[in-house]
Amino acid sequence: MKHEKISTSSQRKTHSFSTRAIHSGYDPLEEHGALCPPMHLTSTFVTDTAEEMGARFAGEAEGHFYTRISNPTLDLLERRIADLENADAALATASGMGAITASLWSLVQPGDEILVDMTLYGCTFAFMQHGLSRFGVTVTPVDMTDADTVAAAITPRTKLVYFETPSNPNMRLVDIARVSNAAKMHDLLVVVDNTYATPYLTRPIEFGADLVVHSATKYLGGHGDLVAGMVAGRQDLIDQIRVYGLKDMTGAVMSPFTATLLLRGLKTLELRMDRHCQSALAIAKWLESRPEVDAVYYPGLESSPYYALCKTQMANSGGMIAFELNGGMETGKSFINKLELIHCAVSLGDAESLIQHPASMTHATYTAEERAKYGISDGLVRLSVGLEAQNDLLADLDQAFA
Ligand code: 4LM
Repeated sequence: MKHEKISTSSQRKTHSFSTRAIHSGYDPLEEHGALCPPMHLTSTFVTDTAEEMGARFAGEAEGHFYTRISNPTLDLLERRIADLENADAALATASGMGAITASLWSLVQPGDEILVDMTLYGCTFAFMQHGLSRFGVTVTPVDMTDADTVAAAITPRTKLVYFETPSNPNMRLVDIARVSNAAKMHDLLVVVDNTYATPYLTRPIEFGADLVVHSATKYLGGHGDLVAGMVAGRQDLIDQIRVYGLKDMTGAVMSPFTATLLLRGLKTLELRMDRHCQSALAIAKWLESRPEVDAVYYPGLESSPYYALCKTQMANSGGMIAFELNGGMETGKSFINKLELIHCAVSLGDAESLIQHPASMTHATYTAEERAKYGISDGLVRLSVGLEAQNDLLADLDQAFA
């Protein structure tokens, strides 16, 4: 039977998200009919001649030569993520921090200023405040939920704008289109950490962002069995991050084995996200009705200041909830200790529901003063709603309150 390969670009036009998450960029008939893509578990690649290898190094001939730069399994994953993010290209890295550091080391230089949102994942905050700033880059936190504040903070030295939406841990949403518009007036790059939303819920590039970074450890992998990162965006930026930030600065390359697990995880991303979102909304509503709870931060609640933006920027409201118990930090910790099904653990986006206390865990890289200034309260508890049955999760929360 004659087989016609469907190109990634034509798939993009005709196929829906879940179809592309399963098929994009892979033709089994080109790989002995193997339904699942082969894993190219190799560090280096062989050529016939020294001239050919030299040409690959010089970028004059196509072809892989060393897995720190490229590998066919990583290449498939990169093309698939680029397709899902509606980006020109993508790059796989060893972790989310690998994606963030490889990108920023490539894009900034001493003397530059970057604007970052006032709430970031703890290690991203540490990299910016204690890492980049040691090398002559000024890092200025601003409240990016207000695009006018971003516009007002731009100076002639500003090079780049960086934020998460929803933000870790307090679920603030940043209006990607409005902030990108403000940034574009001054030719700034816009980098968005899309870990919480995933490309199923939000594609920042469609709203004007230049680059998207991911902790693929989370929803993209989805099973808590890998650590990985991705960057997606314009071809020239991805090339620059690959040959400089990844190859020379961080060396934080993804293993082909991890890429294989990620390709598997992506096949169920849409299904899993639908379930995460459905359960998270039900739990957020339930928490809001509880007398023990002072505040619930979830953009799918009508009480959320981000409810309207969530409707236009996200396909659904996500699987993460933050909330404050009356009684603050100690009550929060004893509540976590009483849970039986929901595990106390950092990370998120897994099948298992996970709960943690940002002030003493994921955001302990902030000082108490910084947490107070940037809106991460000591009483905040963060719940990653898993794929278990909703009634079992509600029963566990209920018994912990009791
Ligand atoms: C956590 N987060 O929150 P790697 N960007 C975002 C993140 O949440 C994370 C990273 C990047 C958590 C880890 C312990 C929005 C991580 C960093 O951990 O390097 O893959 O991603 O619980």
